[in-house]
Parts: sequence; structure tokens; C-alpha cells
Amino acid sequence: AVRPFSDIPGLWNNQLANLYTFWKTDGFRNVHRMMVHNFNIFGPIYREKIGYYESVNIIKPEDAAILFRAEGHYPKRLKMEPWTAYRDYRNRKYGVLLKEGEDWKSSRIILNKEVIAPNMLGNFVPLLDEVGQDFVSRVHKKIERSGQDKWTTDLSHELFKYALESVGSVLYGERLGLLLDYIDPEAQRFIHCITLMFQSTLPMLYIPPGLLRLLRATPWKEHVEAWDGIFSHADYCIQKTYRRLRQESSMKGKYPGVLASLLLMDKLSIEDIKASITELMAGGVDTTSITLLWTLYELARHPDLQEELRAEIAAARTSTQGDMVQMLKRVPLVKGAIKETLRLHPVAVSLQRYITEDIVIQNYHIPAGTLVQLGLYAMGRDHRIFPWPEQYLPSRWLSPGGHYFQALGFGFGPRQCLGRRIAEAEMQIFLIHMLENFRIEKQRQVEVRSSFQLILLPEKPILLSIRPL
Ligand code: HEM
Ligand code: 2DC
Repeated sequence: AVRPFSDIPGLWNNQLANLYTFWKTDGFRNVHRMMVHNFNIFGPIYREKIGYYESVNIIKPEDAAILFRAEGHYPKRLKMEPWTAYRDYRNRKYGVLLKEGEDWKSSRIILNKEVIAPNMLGNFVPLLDEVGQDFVSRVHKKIERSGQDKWTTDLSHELFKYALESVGSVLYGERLGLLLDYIDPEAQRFIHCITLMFQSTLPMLYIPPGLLRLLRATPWKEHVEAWDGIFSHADYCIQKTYRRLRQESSMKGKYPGVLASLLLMDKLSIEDIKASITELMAGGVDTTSITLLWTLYELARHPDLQEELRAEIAAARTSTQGDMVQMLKRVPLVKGAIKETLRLHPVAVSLQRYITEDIVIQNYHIPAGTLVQLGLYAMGRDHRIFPWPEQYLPSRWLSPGGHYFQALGFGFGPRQCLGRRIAEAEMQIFLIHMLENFRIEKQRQVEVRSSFQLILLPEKPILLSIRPL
């Protein structure tokens, strides 16, 4: 017989004590490891209640399949109260990330056509390819200036710029100029504000932002400052495109970028377009840059794998005569490497949905309306799901068999990551250019762990050396 909801194991009946232990053990930064720990103690399903939110946590791919089948027509994630509270406070519209119900669906359908439809890749790839080539030139210059035959650095700042330049060129159809020696201080501030925004969100996941606002507490103040910085720079970029669009009557043939396409299409209100473009611009920085940093870190630890990837890339370049759109179809191992990075170092610790119908998971009844979380980080490191989980093996994604609900780094279904196609193309192109030009080496053997800062980030700087081939 199916067991009742109240029988699900877990520590859900003492929320204040939980919050306290959480605080004392620096649980904030260890959410992902605490989830692994809980799955070890309770098994593949457990209930928890920390602060003001309660959830059922699951880990198995086949249970993820049940969860996503029950997500309904308007899939809903854990509500990011601090993010909506800021918009309410400043009277700004929600973009696709924060909308719900029919309002979300209608925006999302329009945005899908311009942002994630496969036929857009042909437009995005040439723009991203140019950014990738410029990044390589910049690295060559840095190596020259170092006076050695290599450049040793914490690449994260360069990767933030690469990521913003990439997503900016796709959204605005023009370059922001972030790979030049002197960059716009406003763009630098934008990058800083995104990190600050994620960090200041953290305490507010457990203490209601409304309360912190009343108390004029630091996290709320920082959070407002961060979003203000994000919106003001995005507004500036949007205005620039808007003016250019009104001046240039004919932009014949040339792809004008996502923003201009949306404005010309005239199906979403200007305010809606602005809200979603801002979210896309902000969502496109830390996510791809950190995933690329982790990938370089793994490649530095696996020189043989680097050679294998180089061989695949060289063959793809020859057989397609350098046509990047075609090349991307012939680099399965590069794609496997990105999946493998997201398995071990996912950006999102969990995927979550409020289920819209009753379901049964692990023989427990879960009623409609419950918040169910799939522990993505824990799943990626479970040996029953991924044999030898601690090993970085991109080739595990090449084996046939579909990998049923295993590659979930970008989420799933109609509410999955809207920036997925951009992110994938941008990361593949980056790796192709870097591996064609450089060897990546590590500084001593150091294990770097993840730290939860709303998204998972390396707990300490990763130092790499880059050498010309
Ligand atoms: C949503 C991951 C890059 C924009 C999401 C979600 C995940 C995710 C897990 C939630 C999906 C779900 O609930 O099923 C990632 C990863 C990235 C990445 C791993 C790169 C490695 C980007 C980029 C952009 C972006 C480059 C913008 C260009 C968004 C937006 C949403 C979203 C707008 C909300 C979509 C909606 O609610 O309808 N992402 N993301 N992401 N992401 Fe990404
Ligand atoms: C954070 O417990 C931990 O892609 C929470 O580009 C559950 C949760 C809910 C939603 C997740 C969030 C976590 C991590 C960051 C995500 C977010 C949905 C979208 C967002 C995964 C796992 C992200 C980074 C977006 C951010 C766009 C923003 C900058 C405008």
C-alpha cells in the first residue's frame, strides 16, 4: 500500500531549531553537501522545513520523471521572494523568470521563438564566434606581456567579461567592447552587481525580505543596490539599441539581435521586453562563466582528455572547412565535457516545482501543491546513478541509451532555462577556440570544492596557466 505523506522521513517538525543549526554549521554555504548528507541518512526521499519554506526532496532520475509529469501547464519554481520584492518595491514589471500562470506562458512562447528556437543558432553563432576569436587574441596578448611563455591567472574576471560580451552581442546585435584594454566602468559595475545580487539573496531565502526591509537590514539594502545597478546598465544598453533602430531605417539582411527582433515583432509590450531582456542579460554572466571555469579546471587536471578533444575539434574543422554552425554538430565530446561539468558542478543545486496533481514517489503519497525539489548536485554525485561519480569522464555521455532524466543542468520542459541554446553555443565555441590555441595547466594538485552562493561557485580562486600550443 502507498504510505501517507506524513510518513516521509526527515527533519521537518522543528523548523526554528533547523534554522539555528543551519546557521551555526554555516549551512548557507553548504546547502548542496547537506542535501547529499540527508539523502545518505534518509534515503532517496525526505522532507525538510527550514525557515519559512518546506519541501520534499528527491534524487532519482525516474522520480524526476514523475515530478516533471506533474508540473502542469504553468510550471512554477520555488518563488524567489527577494527578486519579486525588489520589483514590487521599485514598481518594475516581472520578466519571464518571475512571471507565473498565463502571463508567463504567453511571454515565454514569444521569447522561445527568438531565444531558444534551434533555427536561431544560425544567427547567434557568427556573433559568438567573433567574441570567441577576440578572446583568443586577448589571451595571446596577455601571454606576450607576461614575458614568459604562459599566463598564470585566476581567469574568472576574464570569463565574466567573455560571458557578458557574448550574451550582449546576441541580445543587442552589437559589441559591448568588454574584451578591449579599457572597458566601460558601468559594464564592470554591472558584473559586480550580479554577484552582489546573488549573494544578498542568500540570507533572504530563510528570513522574509519584507521583514529585512522593515528592519533596514544590510542584505535588503545591498540587494536593492545590486538590482538598481543591474537595471540601470541594462536600461542604458536597451536605450542605445532603441535609438539605433529608429535611426537606421534599413538594416538589410543583417540579424539585428534579440532585442531589436522583439521590438520589430511588436507582440510584447516595451515594458515586458525590457524586463525579460534585463533578466537574460543578468542571467547570462555568472552561469556560463563559472561553468567554463570549472571545465578549464577539469581539463587542466586531465591533459590526455585535452588531446582527445583537440583531435575531435581538428577533425571537425577540416571536414566543415571551418563553418562553425556545422562544426558544432561534430563535436560530441566537447558537448559531453560541458554535461560532465554540469553534473559535478551544477549552477543550480536543485530543480524545484510545485506539483499540480497528487503523485506517488518511492511509494509515498505527495499531495498537489507540494514543493518538490530534485537535488541536482546530489544526483550528479550518486554512484548508483553515475558509476565512479568522482571521475570526470565526458565520454560517459557518448554511450547510447538516452540518459533518461540524467542531463538536467538546464532544468526540464517548458520552464527550462531560456538561455540554454545561447549558453551551450557560447560555451562550445569558447572551448573550441581555447583548445585550438592553448594548453591549460594546473597549479599543483588542489581539490576545489563548491560553495553555495545562491548559485554554486568555486570556494576559492582557481589558478590556471595558459600556454600557446
Ligand atoms: C532558468 C541553468 C545560462 C537565462 C534556468 C534554470 C536553470 C538554469 C537550472 C531553471 C530551469 C527549471 O526550473 O527547469 C542555467 C545554466 C546555465 C544558464 C546551467 C549555463 C551554464 C543562462 C543564460 C541565460 C539564462 C546564458 C540568458 C541568456 C535563464 C532564464 C531562466 C533560466 C531567463 C528562467 C526561464 C523561465 O522561468 O521561463 N537556468 N542557465 N540562463 N535561465 Fe539559465
Ligand atoms: C537557488 O533553494 C536555491 O539560472 C534555492 O540565470 C532554489 C533555487 C531556485 C531557482 C534557481 C536558484 C535556486 C539558483 C539560480 C537559478 C534559479 C532559477 C534561475 C537562476 C538557477 C537553485 C539562474 C541563475 C538565472 C538567474 C537570472 C537572474 C540573474 C536575472
